[in-house]
Order: sequence, then structure tokens, then C-alpha cells
Amino acid sequence: MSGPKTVVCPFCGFGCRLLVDPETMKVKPHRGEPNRGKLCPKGLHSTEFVLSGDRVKRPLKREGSRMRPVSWGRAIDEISAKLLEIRELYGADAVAFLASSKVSNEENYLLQKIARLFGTNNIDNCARLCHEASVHALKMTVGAGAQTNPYADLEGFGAILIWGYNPAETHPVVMDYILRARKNGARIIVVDVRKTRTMAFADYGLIVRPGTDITLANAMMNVIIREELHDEDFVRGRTTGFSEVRMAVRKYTPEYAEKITGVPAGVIREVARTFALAGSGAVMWGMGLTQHVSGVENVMAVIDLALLLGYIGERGGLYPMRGQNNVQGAAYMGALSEFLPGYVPLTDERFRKRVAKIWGVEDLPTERGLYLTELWEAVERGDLRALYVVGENPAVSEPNFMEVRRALRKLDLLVVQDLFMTRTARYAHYVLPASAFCEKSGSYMNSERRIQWSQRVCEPYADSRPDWEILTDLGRALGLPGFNYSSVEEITEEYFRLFPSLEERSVEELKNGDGIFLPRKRLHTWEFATPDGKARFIAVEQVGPWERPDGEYPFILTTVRVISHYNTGEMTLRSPSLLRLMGEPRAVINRDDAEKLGIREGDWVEIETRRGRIRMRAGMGDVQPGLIAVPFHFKANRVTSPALNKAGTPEFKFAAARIRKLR
Ligand SMILES: Nc1nc2c(c(=O)[nH]1)N[C@H]1C(S)=C(S)[C@@H](COP(=O)(O)OP(=O)(O)OC[C@H]3O[C@@H](n4cnc5c(=O)[nH]c(N)nc54)[C@H](O)[C@@H]3O)O[C@H]1N2
Ligand SMILES: Nc1nc2c(c(=O)[nH]1)N[C@H]1C(S)=C(S)[C@@H](COP(=O)(O)OP(=O)(O)OC[C@H]3O[C@@H](n4cnc5c(=O)[nH]c(N)nc54)[C@H](O)[C@@H]3O)O[C@H]1N2
Ligand code: SF4
Ligand SMILES: [Mo]
Repeated sequence: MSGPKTVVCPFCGFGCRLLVDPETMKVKPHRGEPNRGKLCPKGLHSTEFVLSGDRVKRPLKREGSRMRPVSWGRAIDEISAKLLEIRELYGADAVAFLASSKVSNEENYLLQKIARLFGTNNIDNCARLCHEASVHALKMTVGAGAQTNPYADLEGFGAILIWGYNPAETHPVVMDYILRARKNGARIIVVDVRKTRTMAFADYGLIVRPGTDITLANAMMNVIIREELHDEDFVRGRTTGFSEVRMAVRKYTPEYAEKITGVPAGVIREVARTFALAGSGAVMWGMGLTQHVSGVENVMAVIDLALLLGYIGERGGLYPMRGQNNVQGAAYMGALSEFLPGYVPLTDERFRKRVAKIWGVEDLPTERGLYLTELWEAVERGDLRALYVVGENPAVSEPNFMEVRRALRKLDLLVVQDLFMTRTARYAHYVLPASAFCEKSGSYMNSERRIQWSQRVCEPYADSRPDWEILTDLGRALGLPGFNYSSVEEITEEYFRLFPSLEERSVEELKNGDGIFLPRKRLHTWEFATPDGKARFIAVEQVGPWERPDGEYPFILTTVRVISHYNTGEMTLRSPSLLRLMGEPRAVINRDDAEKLGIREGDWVEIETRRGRIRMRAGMGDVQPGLIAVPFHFKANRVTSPALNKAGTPEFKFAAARIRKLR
């Protein structure tokens, strides 16, 4: 008798748990934390892409322009031989590995272990395209690069400030927490460049001009400091650098900010007061802040705002809402080119040597590896020769993807380990079929840093294998020490040993409860994770964007998400139920702009930037004049800007563009 199995949703970083019936593969919501009996349509239909029949069935090898089946043994032997040959000829840094925010902690842990034992820190994942700016800003200000509080805390706060983030489409179940907070009296403030679905639930909806968020945040701080609404005890006792912020925001009066941001000065004053007088509050943010050349500074500005009010610990929280179901886990497991597991810097000799010892070697490489977004130029320069991709689709998700595709074609070795023949897999020399989330067990970490166990529901499809099994074989074939895992739990136990707060916990405990928070439920309650225990204010000035509208390209192109599509579409487009719910993505423009250009709802339009053009249908919507909002899924990255911020994240949210009606 097999009852329903508990698995972690394979889509967004909120981290719902699903109950899946192994007989029918039908999904129901789990009643426990964090989703409490709720799911969005993606979770509800998440087994459909697994069963789509469109999966890669067996390992494939390129022969000329064709892909031919090859045995697992031969594929692994040939791939490892080629990797070793490239290392011999060009050094370990001529190889890079891309980990996946879709695979388990154990699998990410193994891949970064392979990279580092192989001799390179060229290991990265799509966090780079996403919240890496938040990680850098949080590290510098509060000392730890992750969400500070659990979702449950949201329900008790006096205000929630939602900035460049549209959870009604992107994390539907967190809306439940936000709406309960509102019922409990919280004031909801949303800042975006267009009227979003989330704004429909807000007390205040502020429409800013794209890329002017620092000005708005500084103006709010200007009001709070001038009116002495900040928490003086907190600022004095628990922070440093306040006087610099006070100086820096002096010129950002609401009247000045109105000119830059378009938000009326009176509204800035009212919202600043409302947020300050709420007594407690959360700041939640998303890609509207991070995907700018000023991404790191944007995030610092909203952190400063929270620090000013002492909205930390019991009185508030910082919520960089993570995108993919295991992007937080991939980062904690060390699948980032500038950090060891636990976001520990590569230069921390004590920790690095401890990890090396557990792995059976003397030391690990110390130089930062390439960012995901730096790989393509490295290929062009001839520095990077081989790329091993697990569960990512950079041929669609990277900015200016025509350049990326050119680089993929130039590689001596491209291995893609995925469920499907993705756009990226089309360039591969080897494609290795991975088993899907419900065909394997393992642990995942959601945005609130809750590690949850996911049970295996069914047998692996065709000749596919769980990622951890493939990587165990690869590690062994490369001659790396310690790659003789015979169960996923052995890997769980190994990563538990890296984190002091997990040392006393057991895999059994993880399997049976509502998960384990790493390192604990709430961060910074008494002390910040910085060397002196104090948070650091960092004053920031408005910077960017990289490219500005001009006579030739008078519009601003931003890229956004819609509820029924997911990232590059490989999973959602293979789900019949989701396909029925999906509309065709449309480029949304302002009615007045449309009228001037003779564009009507549903017309085909061409959008052009300095990188190229895309065609799609137009939609009329609540966007400000001069803005085009395009769903990013599928083709937007043919034209987006390649400019990167300090954390290596591209400016997906701002490009100079023009639009015309097609006849
Ligand atoms: N349905 C669905 N859900 C998803 C995903 C998906 O593809 N589909 N992807 C998952 C992933 S990987 C992630 S990272 C999350 C992302 O979740 P979000 O961060 O909510 O996603 P986006 O729609 O990319 O961007 C959020 C908002 O930023 C606004 N914005 C753009 N430019 C600016 C600006 O200059 N200032 C301000 N203030 N706002 C701006 C946009 O209008 C948009 O409403 O979603 C996750 N969930
Ligand atoms: N213009 C624009 N571009 C963007 C963004 C934007 O807002 N605007 N957002 C960026 C962001 S935030 C992100 S996170 C990226 C996302 O970029 P990607 O991570 O490249 O996109 P996904 O479509 O999520 O790709 C996940 C892949 O994992 C595979 N997969 C699923 N489960 C498994 C498994 O168990 N094992 C293996 N091996 N593979 C599996 C899927 O089939 C799919 O091919 O896109 C970025 N690109
Ligand atoms: S809200 Fe996110 S985690 Fe929950 S069911 Fe939807 S996609 Fe899955
Ligand atoms: Mo993301």
C-alpha cells in the first residue's frame, strides 16, 4: 500500500509542498507549513511535464549534425576523458560548471564539489541572473546574504513594503500571507513601474519611472529623518554609518524626487510616514530592484530604509523573495563562483581548509571563478573550452542571447544534463537525461531558508537517472576522492557537517517534520552577522541605467513575468493543463503611445533595440507612457541589454527600444 508522497514543488522559491498520489500522479496541497493547504496552478499540474513523453530517453552524443544514442558508461567515460584532456592542455579554469536552482541540495553540493576538486571555482547558477545583487548588498550591510525572517512573521507586521516585486503573479501563495497581514491591520505599499496585479491589493500603489528607485528610497529616508521618525535607539545601538546616510539623503527632498521618479511629493511624504509609524514592517523585493546596473545599490537603499526604522528581528524583516524552488539551496551549497558553501568567502582560510579536509584534499582553489554572465566572453577569448550545464537554459535566459549561442557553438565540449532537449541542449556534444523531481528524493531550501525533504514518487523515466547518481559517476570517472555515494542520504549527511547549526540534526528529523531552518528561523535578532555585530548603513546615490532612451530608441523596454508561464518555458509548455490556462504573451504599452503609433490591441508589432528585433502581439495596459513591458519568457533576451551590475546580474529591466506596427 503506498499512500501519497510529499514532494517539494519544482517551480518557484516559495517552496510549497505537494502530496502526490503514486497511482494517478495527481497532486493535492500539503496541509503543513509553508503552504497550509494552498497551491497555485503550476504546483497543481506539476507532474504533467514529467509525464509529457517529450523527455530525453537515453544519453545522446553528437555525430556531425545528428544526436545518436550512447550508453551511460561510454558517455561518462568520454566526457571525463575530454575534461581531463582540456585541463591538461589549458588548465582547470578552461572548464566551467553550471549548477541548477532546480535540482536538490545534494546535487548542487556534488557539482560544486566536483568543480573545486577538479581545480576551479568556475561554478555558478542562475542566482547570478536573479538575486545575486541582494546577496552582495545584504552581505555588506547586515552580514548574511539571505532572507531574514520566516513567511509567518509577515502576518504580524504593521506594514509591508513590496518593491519591484509582483508576487500575485510570481509567488501566488505568499499573497495569502500578505492578505492575512492586511486583515490584521497591516498597510500594504507597492512600488513598481506599472500597475501590477499585486497593486490591486495595496493601500498605496506607487508608479516610479524605471531605474529611479534609489531616488525614491532616499526621499523616503529624507522625510523620516527630517521628521525624526527613525528609531534612534536602534540606530545608535545596533548600526554604524548613520551620519553618512543622513548627509547623503539631504538633497533628496520629496520635491526633487518627484521630478526624477514621477511620484508626487505629497505621496512620498505620506507613504514614508505610514511606513515609519506602522511600528513594525517588512520590505519584500524582487527583480525590479536587482536586475539593473544599480542592482546592488538599489537593494542597499531599501535595506537602509528598514535599518533606519529598526525593522529587524521581531519588528521586521528583509525579504529578497527567491525565484526558483532551490535557488537558495544552490547558493547555500556553494554553487556560486565567489563563495564556498554557506556564502563563506573563498579567502576564509580556516573554513576552506576544513572543507578541503572533509573532502580528502589539502586545499581548494582560492581565486574567484567566472560569473555565469562572464562565461561567453571567456569563450570568445579562447579562455574557456568546456561547459557542463545541469538544469539551466542559458541559450534563452541570458541577456543578448545571440552572443551566447555563438559562444556555445565554439566550445570544445558542451554537456547538457536536463529532462528535455532544451534550446541549450541543441548545441551540446552530449545530452544526459536527468530524472525529474518526483523520480528521486533529496532536500531543497525555500526562500525563508527552510530545508524540506522531497520524497520519491515514481520510477525514473526511461533510461534517465537522478542528477546525484550521474554526478557521483562523473566524480569517480574524473578520479576525484570520495565519490562512492550509494544513497542520497549519505550526501545529505556530508553537507550537514559543513554547517554548525546542522551538526546535531539528523536526516530522519528532516524527513519527518516541517523542515529545518538554516541556520535558524530569524536572523539578526540580537546581533548582526557582521564582524562587529552591527549593521552598516551604506549611503547610495542614484546611478544608471546603462543605456538611455534617445531620438532613435525613444522607449524603455522592461521584461516581466506572467502567472501561467515559467522562465524559459521548458517545463510549463509541456503541461497540457497549463497550456490551456496560458494566454499568448503580449508586449504591453500605454494607450496614448499606442494611439500615436496606430497600434491596436492584438496587432503584430516589432520591438527593436541596439541588439536586434523581436516580433509579438501588442496589448494595451496600465503601463506608464514611454514604457514597453514584455514577458521575458522565450524570446525577449534577443534584445535585452548586456550590461552587468557589481554582482554580475544583467540589466534585464532597462533597455532603450523602439516599437512599430507590422503590416
Ligand atoms: N509565474 C511565474 N512565477 C515565477 C517565475 C516565472 O517565470 N513565472 N519565475 C521565478 C523566478 S526565477 C523569479 S526570480 C521570481 C521573480 O519574481 P518578481 O521579482 O516578482 O518578477 P518580475 O516580474 O521579473 O519583476 C517584478 C516587477 O519588477 C517591476 N519593475 C521593472 N523595472 C522596475 C524598476 O525599475 N523599479 C521597480 N520598482 N520595479 C520595476 C516589473 O514591472 C515587475 O512587476 O519569480 C519566480 N516565480
Ligand atoms: N529578460 C529577462 N531574462 C531573464 C529574467 C528576466 O526577468 N528578464 N530573469 C532571470 C532569472 S531571475 C532567472 S532565475 C533565469 C532562469 O533561467 P534558467 O534557469 O536558465 O531557466 P529555466 O527555464 O528555469 O531552466 C531550468 C531548466 O532546468 C531543467 N530541469 C528541471 N528539473 C530538473 C532536474 O531535476 N534535473 C535537471 N538536470 N534539470 C532539470 C528544466 O527542464 C529547464 O531546462 O532567467 C533569467 N533571465
Ligand atoms: S506558489 Fe510557487 S511553490 Fe507554490 S505551487 Fe505555485 S509555483 Fe509551486
Ligand atoms: Mo530567478
